[in-house]
Amino acid sequence: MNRIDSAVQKAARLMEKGEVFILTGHERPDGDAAGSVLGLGDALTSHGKQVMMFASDELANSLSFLPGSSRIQRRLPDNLPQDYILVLLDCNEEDRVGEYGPRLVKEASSVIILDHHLGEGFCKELSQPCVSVIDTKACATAEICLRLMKVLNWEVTKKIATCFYTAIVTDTGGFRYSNTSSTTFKIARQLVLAGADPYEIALNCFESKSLAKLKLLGLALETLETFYNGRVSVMLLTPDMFALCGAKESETDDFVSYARGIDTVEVAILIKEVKSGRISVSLRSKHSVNVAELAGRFGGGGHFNAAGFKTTGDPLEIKEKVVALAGEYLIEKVSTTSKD
Ligand SMILES: [Mn+2]
Repeated sequence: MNRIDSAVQKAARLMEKGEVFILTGHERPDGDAAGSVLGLGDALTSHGKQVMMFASDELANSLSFLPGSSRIQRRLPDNLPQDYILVLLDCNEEDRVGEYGPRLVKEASSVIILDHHLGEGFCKELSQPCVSVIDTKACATAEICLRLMKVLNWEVTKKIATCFYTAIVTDTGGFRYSNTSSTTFKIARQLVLAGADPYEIALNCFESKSLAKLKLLGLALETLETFYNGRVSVMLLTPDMFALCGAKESETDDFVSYARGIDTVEVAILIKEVKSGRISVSLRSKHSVNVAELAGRFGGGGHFNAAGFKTTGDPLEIKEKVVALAGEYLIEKVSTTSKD
């Protein structure tokens, strides 16, 4: 049995024995974070466990259709339950959970980390029992949740299938990104057989945009610039643009894919300033540029082809720095290719 399989077994045993669970994903939950929390949360609940689910930010409108979405709470109570198992989904650092991550970790009696982002998890730093299942080959965290449920022999109901299918279809960009494999389709088939409705889910996830969002996208597209012969693209969002359109930050998650969608582009950058001086940067790449590593240079992380980081300062200065570094990565790539 490989390392990941044995971690799955360990996590399954903890879940079977545990009675009280707190589930949470990363801040600004996407389809995978929300779908994994809700799907696994529902499975645990129907096996008699006491389950609380948290997210530090509200769900995007496009995810509110997820069964049980109203069970996700935004605020931690003053007193957390005694002896709870914390399950961290779709992230492997406590900081990624948002401001209350460290408290949730500190007060937990055990911790389970389920994720597919690059990273080690932080089990080693903890004094309580901790299992991390980090499989960067999994197309979504929901894939790992399904593996767990298979080991536990827990039924995948229509509700759970809807949550997990949503996680997978959003994290693969509709089965288009490099994390899409034959396993992805195999799981998607299982989930559809279990009751997930691909058409309904796609309508909710991809065709329910607000007008405000599209107006904001229009403004963002106006800022598109390219560098290095079109190989790097940059888009900007400013507080003024948000105010003008009335769109929410949670509606901008896919904007960077428009910058990546240009034929010549290898690295796409979205620099987003929602509140003055507070910047979040999304990075996307095609092929062999590792943007997780690039984001890591600024204290962030993510996947090989999709990553990001947060910082403070002047957006234009940050833009200059990120573009310059992206350029180095392109050059490095050229020199590595020319060696072989
Ligand atoms: Mn994910």
